[in-house]
Amino acid sequence: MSDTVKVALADGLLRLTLNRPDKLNSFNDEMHLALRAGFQRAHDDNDVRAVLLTGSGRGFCAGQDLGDRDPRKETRPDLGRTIETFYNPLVRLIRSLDKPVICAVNGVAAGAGANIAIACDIVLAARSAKFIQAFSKIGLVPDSGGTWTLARLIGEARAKALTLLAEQLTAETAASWGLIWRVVDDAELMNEAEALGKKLATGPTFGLGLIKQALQASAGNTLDQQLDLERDLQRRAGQSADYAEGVLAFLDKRQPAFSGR
Ligand code: LHQ
Repeated sequence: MSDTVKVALADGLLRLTLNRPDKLNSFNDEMHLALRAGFQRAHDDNDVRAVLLTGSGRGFCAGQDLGDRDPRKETRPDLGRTIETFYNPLVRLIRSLDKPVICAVNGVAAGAGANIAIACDIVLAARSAKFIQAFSKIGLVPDSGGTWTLARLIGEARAKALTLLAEQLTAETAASWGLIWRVVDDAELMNEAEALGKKLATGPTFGLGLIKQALQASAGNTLDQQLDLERDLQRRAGQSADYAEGVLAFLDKRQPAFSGR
């Protein structure tokens, strides 16, 4: 098993920690495969009810490992192949997972690292963290869904300036623009992320997955289509064990004990 991603499951929360700190957790093929395996496990394992993604050391992720991309060794590379093989499947795995994914951005998130962070469902960032759409510095286009996510979350004007200029965005500004959920003092980041993870991992997982599905579908739907989708998803949610438990707990004036089903 690769040590490029540390994997730990406890109390329903699967922790995935990018672990190439000397390279600011930039992606080589091995780390890609290890992270993909982690998210695949989240899909397949019923004991996983939420995921927490973070980085070890002082950075979250600096995107692709450029040490592997020396143009003196590789002329006219096919980067589309790298995207198709690694980044696109990863983003699809995160978005299609019917369980919540928290990202704790513990330090700089650059290039694909920034866009993988904002592909997650709830993003917390350490106050010292920075987001950098570094792609244009090396003549590339934002990938990992960044052109879609940024335009939707912060609007085209900010998305264009951010990606064309490749200026660093502070965590505070990212939060005030609605790119992420919340900024947390550095020393508190992992405590807050863990607390959030535990809360979600003991929640009504089936229903939470449906909420994620509904919100993601809204981008391509009219209001009418979305109303129909909400009806269909609510029908399914209403037949879940957790709905029955939630209502019973309310009536009994006690905390619910959700099973995730
Ligand atoms: C790195 C990296 C890195 C290797 C820091 N690679 N070593 C898709 C398809 C295929 C190919 C291309 O890319 C893509 C998608 C992308 O992600 S494109 C964007 C790629 N990423 C970047 O351009 C970011 C490059 N890194 C930086 O600009 C800086 O390192 C940032 C601003 C992230 C952090 O700066 P500092 O805090 O000053 O740290 P540092 O630069 O000193 O880095 C620390 C070490 O990490 C250093 O190694 P060293 O041995 O000198 O201590 C860096 O070489 C290494 N490192 N990023 N992407």
